[in-house]
Amino acid sequence: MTASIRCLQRQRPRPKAGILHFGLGAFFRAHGALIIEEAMLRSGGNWGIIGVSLKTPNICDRLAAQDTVYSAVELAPKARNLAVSEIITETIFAPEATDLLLSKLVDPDIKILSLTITEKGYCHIPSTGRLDLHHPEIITDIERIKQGAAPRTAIGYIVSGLQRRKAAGLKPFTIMSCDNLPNNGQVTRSVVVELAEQLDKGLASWIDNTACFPATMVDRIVPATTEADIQRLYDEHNVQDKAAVFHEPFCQWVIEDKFVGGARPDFTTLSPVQLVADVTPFELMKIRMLNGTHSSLAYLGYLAGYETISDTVADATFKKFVTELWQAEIIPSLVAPENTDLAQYADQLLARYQNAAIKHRNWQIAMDGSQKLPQRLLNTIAQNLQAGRKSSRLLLAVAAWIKYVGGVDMAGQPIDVRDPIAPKLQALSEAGGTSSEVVSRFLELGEVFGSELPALIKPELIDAYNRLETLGVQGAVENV
Ligand code: CS2
Repeated sequence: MTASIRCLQRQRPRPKAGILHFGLGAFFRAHGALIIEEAMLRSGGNWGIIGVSLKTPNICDRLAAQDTVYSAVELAPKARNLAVSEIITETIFAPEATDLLLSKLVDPDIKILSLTITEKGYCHIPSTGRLDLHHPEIITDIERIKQGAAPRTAIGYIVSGLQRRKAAGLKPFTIMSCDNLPNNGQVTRSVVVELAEQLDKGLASWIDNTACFPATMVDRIVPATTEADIQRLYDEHNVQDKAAVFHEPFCQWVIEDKFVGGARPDFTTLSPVQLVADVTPFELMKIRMLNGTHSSLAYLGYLAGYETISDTVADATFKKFVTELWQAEIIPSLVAPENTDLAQYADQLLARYQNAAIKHRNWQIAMDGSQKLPQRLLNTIAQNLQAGRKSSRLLLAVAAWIKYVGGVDMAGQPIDVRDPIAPKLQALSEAGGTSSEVVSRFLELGEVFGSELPALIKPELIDAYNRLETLGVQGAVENV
């Protein structure tokens, strides 16, 4: 045990920080953080990462208690690989250290501000990608920044930080979104500039003209760490680590090479990273093929009684469903990125989903569907409509989402629905009525479905919802 605890001590000097990262969830610790560390170990530079948490102190406390060193455990189907990361230099729980955080934002050594704050962290309207000016936290942040107080959202902190940098005559930092949003660079630029416009038009145009918002496509399957994972690491490897992350072997990061003053870690020799001029084909491929099928399997699989993605695709009906979904409905909507074969990409995804060492819960993926549906499923459906292609499987997945967010499963058991608009969704469902009435009410959610799609998909979506009700999930998936 002593030997394992020793492996969580720093072996190298603490790096100097050049990156401020918002969102210390398992995904970032098992993806961006590890890649940046590898780049720095190979090529040098001051790219230590200050980790910021906005909502809960838990991960900050856990990391701080172990000198911000943590284990990253790779779970292949038949092997485990343990690594230790020392790249995080300190953690900041924003609500309790606002002055410290604001001082870091104005530190000229901080060149990059990166984000894994999940879709809802952008406070945007999912169907349009614009800042939601009616969002209660945005309304509060505008007032707070006007009064010189610290904001509360990541977007508010970015604007406050840039405001202070401009006032101090400094360059802006690069703002790099690492969330699964389409055009994540552009969405981040929009919400930041639109928030700045509410405060000072000069600031907004300075940001727009001088800051960089590279788009990125990020990919690695990293389920949220559970207490059971932590216990198992201790029992089987004698490592006591309350901030450990558990991830699959696969890793990919496609980055638009646009950084303020070109300042970034040297990613050029790292195999998971591709620096490109246009991330769009990569991000469309990933969001539609991976995240789109993840969400489809999560809603349908959960309702069919399966716990994880690997359990779901172990059922031959679901395996066939997802394979056909790729072939017939998603791949035809895409332009393959350079040197990529989409059929092979689909085969690789299936193998990743089948990795039973990764316990990725359907319930976790099902979270925040109102924020995920447009880019994962609805845009693909819209494109198929334009091309005269059917989207029967995608529509069945949307119907399963409607059923899921109603909060009661097929056996009448309650579902713990997590979504920023969960109460609204539940109310839409509880108003009851025929399939047609339920579906019609959901289609009025403009922030999810937009304005044009509802009329175009209504009859088929009602039919899909009906089939879920009458055939059951298994039957509907089998007969799609
Ligand atoms: C998942 C993603 O939870 C989810 O919504 O679809 O976290 C997915 O595992 C990653 O994007 C994979 O790169």
